[in-house]
Amino acid sequence: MTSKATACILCSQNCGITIEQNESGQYTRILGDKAHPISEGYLCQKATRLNFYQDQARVTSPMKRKEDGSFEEISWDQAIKEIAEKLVDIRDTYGGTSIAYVGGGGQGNHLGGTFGAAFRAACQTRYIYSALAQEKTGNFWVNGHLFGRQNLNYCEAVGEAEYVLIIGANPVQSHGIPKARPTINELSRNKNRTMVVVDPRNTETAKKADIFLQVRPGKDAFLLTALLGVIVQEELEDKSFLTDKTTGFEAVKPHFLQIDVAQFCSIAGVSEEDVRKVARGIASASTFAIRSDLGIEQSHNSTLNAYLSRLLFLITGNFGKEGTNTLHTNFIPVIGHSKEPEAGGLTTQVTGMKGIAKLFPPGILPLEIDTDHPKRLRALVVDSSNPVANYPDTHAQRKAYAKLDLLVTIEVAMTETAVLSDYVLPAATQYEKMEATFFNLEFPKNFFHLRHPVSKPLANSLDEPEIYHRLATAMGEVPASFPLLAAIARVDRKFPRLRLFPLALAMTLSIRPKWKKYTLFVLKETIGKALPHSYSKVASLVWIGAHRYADRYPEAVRRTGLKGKGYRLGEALFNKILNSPSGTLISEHTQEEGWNLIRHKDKKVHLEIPEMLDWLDKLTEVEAEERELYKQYPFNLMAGERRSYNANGILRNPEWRKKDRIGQLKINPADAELLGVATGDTVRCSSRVGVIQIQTLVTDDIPEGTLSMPHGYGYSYPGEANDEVLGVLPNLLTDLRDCDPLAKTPYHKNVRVKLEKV
Ligand SMILES: Nc1nc2c(c(=O)[nH]1)N[C@H]1C(S)=C(S)[C@@H](COP(=O)(O)OP(=O)(O)OC[C@H]3O[C@@H](n4cnc5c(=O)[nH]c(N)nc54)[C@H](O)[C@@H]3O)O[C@H]1N2
Ligand SMILES: Nc1nc2c(c(=O)[nH]1)N[C@H]1C(S)=C(S)[C@@H](COP(=O)(O)OP(=O)(O)OC[C@H]3O[C@@H](n4cnc5c(=O)[nH]c(N)nc54)[C@H](O)[C@@H]3O)O[C@H]1N2
Ligand code: SF4
Ligand SMILES: [Mo]
Repeated sequence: MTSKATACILCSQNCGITIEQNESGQYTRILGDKAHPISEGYLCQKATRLNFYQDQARVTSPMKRKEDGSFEEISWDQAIKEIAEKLVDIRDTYGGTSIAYVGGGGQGNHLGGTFGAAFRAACQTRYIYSALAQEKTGNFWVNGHLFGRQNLNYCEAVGEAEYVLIIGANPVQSHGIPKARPTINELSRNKNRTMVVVDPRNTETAKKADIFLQVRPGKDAFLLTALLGVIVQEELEDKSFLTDKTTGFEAVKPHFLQIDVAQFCSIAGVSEEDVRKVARGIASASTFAIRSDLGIEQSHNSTLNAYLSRLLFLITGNFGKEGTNTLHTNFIPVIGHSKEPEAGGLTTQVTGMKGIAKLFPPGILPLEIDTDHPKRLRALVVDSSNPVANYPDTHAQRKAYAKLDLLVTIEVAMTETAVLSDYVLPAATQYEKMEATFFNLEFPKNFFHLRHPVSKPLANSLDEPEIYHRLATAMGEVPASFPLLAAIARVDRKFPRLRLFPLALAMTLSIRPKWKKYTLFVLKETIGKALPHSYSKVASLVWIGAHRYADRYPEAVRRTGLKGKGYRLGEALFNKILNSPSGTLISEHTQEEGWNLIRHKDKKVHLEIPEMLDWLDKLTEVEAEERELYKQYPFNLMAGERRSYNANGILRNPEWRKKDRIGQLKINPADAELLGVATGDTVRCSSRVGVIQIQTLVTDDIPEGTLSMPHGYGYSYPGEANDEVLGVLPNLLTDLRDCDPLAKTPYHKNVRVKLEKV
């Protein structure tokens, strides 16, 4: 028996775990890792089933799809050579803009996707489509205006604030905050703290709330505006904070002064009395924090919701201090900042969509591919993502991908996207290689967890950085190895004080400027190769990350107990991370340093965003139009609920679920009675683009006219009885047209459907 420290990869929290293995390598016991600096031993029920990830049906060899749709196993050499030739051909004929990169990391793996940047350089493309751009890009766009850069994200002090508003999130099931269940329980029990939950559904979290505002689906913008209306009209704003720390309040104020609070509450379906009470509660609390997620991101007015929810904590002065929402530093950033098109920012070739935070929204992929436009997308390279199943409108995604000249999928499993691909490349699982996520977003203390492998890699699988490097080499862009630099790196690891390697690297790159964009590959084969284990080559990324982080925030890094400055501090931080298998603290900031992160020159938050204020003024008009549009579809389906046993598409074997094996559709008793259905009956559910059949679960937790189904179900898995797929893919119902006008984030929580009994 052995026991190794690593992390759970089933949600962005990445709780520390220890995995016990028997002699044959099977995972026999999974426990919370008490040494992990954030989760401190906490686990939810999903983590103990991670053996279903490691032991799943795998892609075991590179595969090439034949004319008849079946696959043949081919060698790595053949796969790399053929894919590289095709990429070069497409790139040189149609330009790099005809190639896009999709995914690049899920809930547990961001090292591989980061190396993807060097691979994209070889393809000459800057198009990245990712799941993040179907949830958070509205937030990022608003952050860009408020704080000066789209990659300035904030964390939410749910564990500390006196008054907490949870809107469109169900942390008891979906987590999204450290140690969610004990954190929510404490908030709920503590008489000096208040928890308000805004959700159309009486969720596991709502049941613990002091005040539950059961909003109508998709009407949060009205509720948030009403809250802001009360605050502004009753002059409850924090005037000194607004003067000292922000600009633009005078321009924002009139839009809320004119709001008819009673009317907005009525559209939102909540009592005016409760809304007034909450507005006053927020304004008078010593500290207030908001936690929001998909419920307001994947629904109507998504980008506006992002703006309004931020105004709520900004206008009341609850920002940038302990117990509120605060900006955080990024050890290694997952996102960037995109300029607006007018300022030269990149747009897509067919629909002209702008990038936000350097990402493009999955919902436009079919439109960029399935067209006769000469500049259409012709090749996709997919990594750690299953767009056919998980991106909006499975039918449209599938149809579009058939039109591609090249589809390559890098995967551990034979997904719905892999089976359509020209080539499928087998990746090592996240427990077979060194991995990390960059979702560690805490402030003022931040941590990082570089995970060492638990199991030996499956024979014939490779890690993603290796795949990308081999492809770029075969494309004739960059050598496979750098012997001289590698030798210098070995000496540098022994005598880092001499700073030999950074000097040699700088010299090499000035002699060979073409290699600059492939620096990540160069580092992997030099400083990475000089590290103690063969698997730690990819830690070269963490090496450069640690140096940059220590350079930028030396004081904060030293507060964790590390000594030195400059290169020495960077080395100390890197060594600490490399030698902390359970993760480690990397920085300890002061609140004042948080304010320095703001990128506007005046270091103030700029409250006025004209596009958002225009949108706000048209809110009631648009609402009326929407009601008309969806008249024939009386039900609002929330397509993608987080439950006890779903974890995106990471666990495909349905055996992993201890309950809710098929992912039932929740329906209110009154609606069920009208339809004549009881729990366990099957209904036909149709939207504008698709029809599914699904089993019902009759429950009071869901209001009349509203339905809820989980995502993460409906994947094929070899060996299932009669090859029958258990559960249903929600994206069989979702419609590309139903999306936010600005960020193009899909309305997965507001899918309009009709129901019939089968
Ligand atoms: N168990 C489990 N946990 C997960 C995941 C998983 O697959 N399974 N996935 C992870 C990922 S990738 C993500 S992004 C997060 C998402 O985490 P969450 O966003 O917290 O999870 P959801 O259940 O999708 O939606 C949150 C809530 O929004 C509510 N909602 C629906 N429509 C509306 C609306 O119009 N207004 C409001 N106010 N609320 C609405 C739903 O009823 C639900 O309770 O979860 C992560 N955690
Ligand atoms: N209708 C509807 N659709 C949704 C949602 C919803 O609520 N409703 N939720 C959306 C959200 S928030 C998200 S985040 C997305 C997620 O959708 P995707 O971006 O598709 O991500 P996952 O489902 O997590 O799929 C991850 C894939 O990575 C593979 N994988 C696991 N480990 C590795 C590895 O080490 N290397 C490689 N190369 N592959 C690996 C897994 O087999 C899996 O197929 O789904 C979205 N889709
Ligand atoms: S799924 Fe549960 S155990 Fe795993 S990281 Fe998320 S909260 Fe932690
Ligand atoms: Mo997500």
